[in-house]
Amino acid sequence: MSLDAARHTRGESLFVDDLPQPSGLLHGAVFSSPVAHGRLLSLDLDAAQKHAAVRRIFTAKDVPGENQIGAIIPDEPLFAEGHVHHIGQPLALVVATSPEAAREARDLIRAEIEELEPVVCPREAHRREQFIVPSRSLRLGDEAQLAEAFAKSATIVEGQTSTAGQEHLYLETQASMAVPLEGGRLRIYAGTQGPTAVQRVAARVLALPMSAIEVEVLRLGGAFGGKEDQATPWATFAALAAHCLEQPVKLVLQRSEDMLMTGKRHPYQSDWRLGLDQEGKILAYEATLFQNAGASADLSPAILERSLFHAANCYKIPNARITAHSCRTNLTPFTAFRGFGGPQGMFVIESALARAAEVLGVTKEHLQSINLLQSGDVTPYGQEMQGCVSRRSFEQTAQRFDLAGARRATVEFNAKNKRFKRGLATMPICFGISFTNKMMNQAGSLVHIYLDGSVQVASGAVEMGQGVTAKLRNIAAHTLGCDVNLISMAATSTTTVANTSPTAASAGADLNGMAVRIACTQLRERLDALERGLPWKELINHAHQERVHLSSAAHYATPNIHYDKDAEWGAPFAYHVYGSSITRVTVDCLLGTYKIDSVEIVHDAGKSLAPLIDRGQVEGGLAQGIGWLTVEDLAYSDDGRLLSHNLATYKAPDIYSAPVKIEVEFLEHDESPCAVLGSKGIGEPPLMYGIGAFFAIRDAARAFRPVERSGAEDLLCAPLTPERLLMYLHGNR
Ligand code: LUZ
Ligand code: MOS
Repeated sequence: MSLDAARHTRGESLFVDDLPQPSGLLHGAVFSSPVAHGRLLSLDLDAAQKHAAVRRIFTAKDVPGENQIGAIIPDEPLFAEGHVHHIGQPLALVVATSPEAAREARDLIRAEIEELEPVVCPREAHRREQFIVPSRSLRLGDEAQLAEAFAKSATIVEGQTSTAGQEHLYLETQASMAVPLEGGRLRIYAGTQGPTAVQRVAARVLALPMSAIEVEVLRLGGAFGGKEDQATPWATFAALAAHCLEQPVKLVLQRSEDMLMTGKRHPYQSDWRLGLDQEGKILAYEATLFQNAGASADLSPAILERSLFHAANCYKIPNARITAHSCRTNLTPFTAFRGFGGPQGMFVIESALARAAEVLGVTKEHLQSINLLQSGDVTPYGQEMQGCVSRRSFEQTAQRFDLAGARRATVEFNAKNKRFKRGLATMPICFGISFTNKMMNQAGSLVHIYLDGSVQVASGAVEMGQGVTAKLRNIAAHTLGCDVNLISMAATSTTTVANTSPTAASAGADLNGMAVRIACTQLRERLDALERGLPWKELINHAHQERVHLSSAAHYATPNIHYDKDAEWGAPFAYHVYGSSITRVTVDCLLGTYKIDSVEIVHDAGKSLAPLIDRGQVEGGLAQGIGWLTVEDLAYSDDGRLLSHNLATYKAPDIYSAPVKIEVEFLEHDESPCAVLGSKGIGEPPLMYGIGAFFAIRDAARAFRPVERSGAEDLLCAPLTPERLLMYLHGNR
């Protein structure tokens, strides 16, 4: 049986828009607010309604159930009513006989909106006390201890940083198709990471029981978090129209629609202060994060929490106070993106350490290395680190890739060259694995062995190119003791496995893999109770003769995780993933351009379920992280308009922004006791190696022009695009 990769490269894989078209298929297009903030006075649908191909136009008043899609907080209508809160907020759904006609008619709609002043900056929203949820603070040590630690500090550095958002740029845009079944039931083919979320919201909007709605996902053409929560409205639009018109309806966004109407990685701003002793050991850290949440909650509260949990990265910080504000602005709600707020939190402490190293006249790698966490240390959220291999991965990277030699070579090169400067940065990472919402850490599976010995595995995991189905097949074959080619994966469906969490949080293989492992173990035990020694097919045949149940369903819930939000203290993560990288760059200081010469990584993947897939995740995550911090420049106008809403104005990372050389080594590891078969989650952590590219470029730039001469802040704003770098190198002269 061919693997997904083989089907992809032959163009045989089916995505939503490739599914066979049911007869009578209609197509949707969404009309959205042209104004970032205002009072909706009227919608003129007349001209659109007269379009010959239009079957119906839906607005808020056509919703049979609740006009509400908010996942964490019910603050987001499916169709705006009364007010509009961001450009791209859906106001009407046009359904017509072709996608072109639906868009033509959509463009005839006019909205009369009384404009109100929009807020786009999170600090401004903070001043106005526009918050999504109450602000949160983590503390290690009390107020007096923090003040004392700062008082004792030999060096204190402080400053501000910002990181921009990031467009997901999944190859497959948001897409769904809803097909009415008999008796008012619906089947939705959704391009979502969270089939259950789609099922639940569609049921709420249509006033149907969840049991009347089946959501099926074969695979996604990429997601990166952009389809964790924000696939839901598009699937719900298709479901609403299909349900009301009793005809199948498909809704596929064009690239520019997708970029304009869907959320991205959260931009953050921050204030920070770091105190260190004589040797450079961290004594105290204070940071305030301003999350630009956009116009409604979406997943922002959970993302804020993960930013808090990663604000100390992999460093031991004895006294800390980290505060985070989720600021409501008039931009499209920002959403999950690989790392889920963690990278934004980590960038701040890395900025502080970079500044501290410059002030102390030592290398950043030195400061990093003397402050790494060890087992037994306690994080600002109260978790005692166990199996911590922060130091081991840092040291292995330094030895294996000759960090000291690389630093020497950089210094020598820079002493001899004026126009070209080299830079170097190490980037140790520590990422917590588990959904921070404890309830979500559960998964299910359903495994059938058929009479001919072939096996079908169903789970809640959604394949989006990350290779989770290949890992689940490996787990099933290993556990059942049969050939992996006998295992096929069923499309993910709410009918086979119910009440699932989205495939997210780097935990898709962990959680669903455990559920598959448990189901297969049950089957194996039933088989083991029969005669041994039979070849697989004969064994299955024999089991059937003996009336053995050859199907099994299982459920897994991560044990031992807990968190007390009132106390802001607990152990929210099943375990942590570690690793370390060395990034080398060359900057052309005349032009402001740069090349990432190499990234060398030692990554902790536990005992890999599929080493080639994990290597791909490390390389892909790295490239995506480099893109976020050096290339991708999300731009908004002051009145809340996304300026970079297509690929002419939004620079996507490509092969030229990728490192010339990437070396990935996996940390030799005792089996991780925490996840399935000794493995560890892999999806998100490698993205944060991309932070190393930012600081390597900064390192090179400082060799040309010391920060002290022009102000440090210039170089703590991401992305560090060639334009921004050029301004730093030659500005104010
Ligand atoms: N989604 C979520 C996530 O709902 N909770 C999380 O903690 C998380 N972490 C990473 C990525 N997605
Ligand atoms: Mo996510 S950022 O959907 O793991």
